[in-house]
Amino acid sequence: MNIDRSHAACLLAAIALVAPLSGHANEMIHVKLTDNSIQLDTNAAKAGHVTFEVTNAADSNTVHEFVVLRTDTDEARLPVQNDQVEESRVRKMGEVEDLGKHSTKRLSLKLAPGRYVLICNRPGHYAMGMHRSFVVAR
Ligand SMILES: [Cu+2]
Repeated sequence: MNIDRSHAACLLAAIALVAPLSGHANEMIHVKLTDNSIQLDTNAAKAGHVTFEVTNAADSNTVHEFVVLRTDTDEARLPVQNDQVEESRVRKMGEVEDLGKHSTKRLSLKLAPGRYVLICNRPGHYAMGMHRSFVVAR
């Protein structure tokens, strides 16, 4: 096969365009909510568009929710008042509310590198253990 110079240069330009974007692919994180925990298939993602696919997999009929907070605070030490994390005192990136039993909802966010905590903020649920740390890398 004989590729002329201009064609080769064109190919290289195309590869150069695609390569930096590939590190910012739309990542899918699978999230399972149980009655007292948040389970993730991975606790890290690359910066860019991150989609959380959140399923209420609890045994009980309890409604849960899923909130993404950006904070350097330890996942177990967020400010709590009246059985709920004070969302106004941390940076909230997004949430899905009212997840009934076996229902699934998606939340797509553009996330910068940093430390995040994922919680369910129904009253009392954070204290029961519904929190996980999550890291977004460059
Ligand atoms: Cu909950």
